[in-house]
Amino acid sequence: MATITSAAVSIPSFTGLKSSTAISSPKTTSVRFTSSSTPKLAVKASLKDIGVAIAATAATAILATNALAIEITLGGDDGSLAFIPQNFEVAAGEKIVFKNNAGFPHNVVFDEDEVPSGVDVSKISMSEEDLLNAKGETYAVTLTEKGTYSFYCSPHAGAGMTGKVTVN
Ligand SMILES: [Cu+2]
Repeated sequence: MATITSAAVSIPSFTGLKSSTAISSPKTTSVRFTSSSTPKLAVKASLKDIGVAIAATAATAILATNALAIEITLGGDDGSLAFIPQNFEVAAGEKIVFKNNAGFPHNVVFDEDEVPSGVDVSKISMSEEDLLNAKGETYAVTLTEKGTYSFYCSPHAGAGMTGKVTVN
């Protein structure tokens, strides 16, 4: 238990790493919970320890989620139609909370041509028709793939309401 770092264990559970990614990366050293990839005896011997590690990681992940969050304001107090800040960086797995402020309705749609390859924008975007209509409403998303993502507000993209986030 003490030899398993929380970072190694939290990667699959906290970031929601896609199963396809895990399967296709033979160099992954994090703990696997699939019995097929591990000798039966080893699974039996370490199951108790892994269970404890999962419980401990779940508590850590909740705390980390609360601590690691960035808030982006939708619409400036001066009436500007903008994401504030317009360009920002987050750590992979950090929660991004878009908060409606002024000049709404707004929404947050990721540009399918400007996200890291393999990212499904439909899983991280609001739909084009879905709008935040009241002050204080929020839309939260967590990005796990590193790279640069562009997004826009569909009602105001023409007015320049676009933004960019880099996930490190
Ligand atoms: Cu907008």
